[in-house]
Amino acid sequence: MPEGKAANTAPRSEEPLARPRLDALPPDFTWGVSTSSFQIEGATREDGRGPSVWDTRGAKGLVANGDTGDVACDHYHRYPEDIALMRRLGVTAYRFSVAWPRLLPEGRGAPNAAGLAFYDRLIDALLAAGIEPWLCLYHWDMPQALDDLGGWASRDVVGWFADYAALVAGRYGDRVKRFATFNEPSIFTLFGPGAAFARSDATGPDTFHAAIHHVNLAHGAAVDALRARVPKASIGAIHNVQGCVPSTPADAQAAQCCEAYWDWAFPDPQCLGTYPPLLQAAIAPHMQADDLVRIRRPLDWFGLNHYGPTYIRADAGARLGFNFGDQPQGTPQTPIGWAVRPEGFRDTLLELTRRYRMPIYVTENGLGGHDQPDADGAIVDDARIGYLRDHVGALNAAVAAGADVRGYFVWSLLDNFEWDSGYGVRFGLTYVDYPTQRRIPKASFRWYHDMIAAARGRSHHG
Ligand code: IFM
Repeated sequence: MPEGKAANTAPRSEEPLARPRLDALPPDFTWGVSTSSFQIEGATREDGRGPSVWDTRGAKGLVANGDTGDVACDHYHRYPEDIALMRRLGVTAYRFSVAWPRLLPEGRGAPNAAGLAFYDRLIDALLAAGIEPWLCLYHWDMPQALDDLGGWASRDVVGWFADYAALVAGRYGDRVKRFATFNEPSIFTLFGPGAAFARSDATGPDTFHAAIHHVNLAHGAAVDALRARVPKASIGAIHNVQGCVPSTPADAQAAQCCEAYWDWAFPDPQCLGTYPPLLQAAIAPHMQADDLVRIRRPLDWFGLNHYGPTYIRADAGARLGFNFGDQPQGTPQTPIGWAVRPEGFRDTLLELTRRYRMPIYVTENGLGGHDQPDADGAIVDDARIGYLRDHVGALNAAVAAGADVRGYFVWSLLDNFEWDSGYGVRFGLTYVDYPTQRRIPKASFRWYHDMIAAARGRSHHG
């Protein structure tokens, strides 16, 4: 969500269109793309959907350029075209999220039949196209009605979320087997509008730690709800683990503290049954008997979203004592100023394998920019190709060194609503011309297609 300083990016190697090495990847490696409900669906007031916290934020003009998710990529109506794009790309897996307020406009209570039917159509069309649906329960669009009751800061949210998970499992579990509970809990609790951190001005910083703990409890409760209803479910949670790097040696402690929140506050209790030592005292007041057992439920895979390292500095004025810091001079950056370090991705994959001993799926990786069609109408996004190539190469190197990685999903299939940046930042393999909703595959789309085909050809021929 946070956007750094803009900078020019050059592809990291002299051959921007070259393919990475793929030789260490298993033959059944999964290649996919990811999206999320609020970022692409639009139709926010259609067919009985209730408002989410991000509708509220947009309506208050808090997103860049006054953008809202009202139309987004109009995926709610254009999903057949988007599935056709996935087919053309050659992916066999699609990670999407369900909009909680589309199924339960008030967040709880009576389900919305039209909302349920939308995901029936989507899932059926994916299966008909030979693409496996990977369903994420929560990608930040908390129903406003529940946020009004305290949202993640209220322990009641655990039951609300479990009921929502049970509804999803009961409705779609006959066709969907891959489930993620949450996408990037550290990001929406640290930065999101419905998060306790954002409220802490009014209610004191402790609501933030309450929210962390309640999200973890909601995760555990959702895993149980899914397992109870979906035979052969394959369940994971998706975490943003990037590495928090001190901007200067004096910032080492601040970076460590940031890392405890950003990288480990969710996966450690979910996978190891313990909070990072730096957080334990702050979480303790919210802990009840057996909470850690409720949180640590058996999982089948670890979802990793990774973009690049975050540079951190000490800031005594910040609520948690740290803030974004400067990147060292000369750090390679994406066009929106995010640091690029594929070796860090390789190291993270190895570290996660060591720490959690679970198969890993990279559920997001990609480059944000300000892509525009050239005079011929083509979108030549060599910087994105270079970024993807270097990261798939780093993934291959990680697997060669012992990391257990089973799949990779590019963020994102389409340009979409990029949270606080609105439509000004584009992450898609496909350009979306928002006024016409025309989809134009970028050069990176062709590149990813060819890479998947090469990976498959390699596995067919041993
Ligand atoms: O668009 C987001 C996504 O929703 C979560 N992970 C990071 C992406 C790029 O900022």
